[in-house]
Amino acid sequence: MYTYYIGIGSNLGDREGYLAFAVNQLVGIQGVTGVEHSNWIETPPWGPVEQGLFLNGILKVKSTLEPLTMLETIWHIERLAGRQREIHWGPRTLDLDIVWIETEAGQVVCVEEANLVVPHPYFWKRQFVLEPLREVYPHFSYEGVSISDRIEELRVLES
Ligand code: PH2
Ligand code: MG
Ligand code: MG
Repeated sequence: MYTYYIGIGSNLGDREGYLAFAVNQLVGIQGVTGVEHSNWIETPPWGPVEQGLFLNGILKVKSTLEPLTMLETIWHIERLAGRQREIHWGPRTLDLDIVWIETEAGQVVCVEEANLVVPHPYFWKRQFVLEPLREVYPHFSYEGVSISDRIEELRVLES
């Protein structure tokens, strides 16, 4: 059994509807035994593309699915939500990114495959990931830094 922390975002169309759709889809998947999520927060677009505001959150998903199977599953859900493979980092109806994985024993799972790198390479730089991650995983820390200290650090860097 794994615990997956999955970043979720939308900035096209019925954003709230797409996030709810993804949660409902995941709940119905065989091998998924629990889905919890953070509150959804509205965030300014991060990165080089000018685009609309995102609605972001984190899903905490308990599952027996192996990481690459989970990846296939979330791609399928993105497609069901009308996701087109478009501009890199551009607007999307639904984006699901595996951010962090742990085993039941609390061991961190690392993946380095062509299509999947976990921990997500940018998660520690992104407030729109860390703020909701803290809600579902308050004692999270990375490389000896607590998530709250990191959020504060990013806030200072951005101001
Ligand atoms: N996703 C991106 C690029 N920029 N900005 C915000 N605020 N939220 C996102 O989910 C996001 C982004 C590429 O996946
Ligand atoms: Mg993304
Ligand atoms: Mg993605």
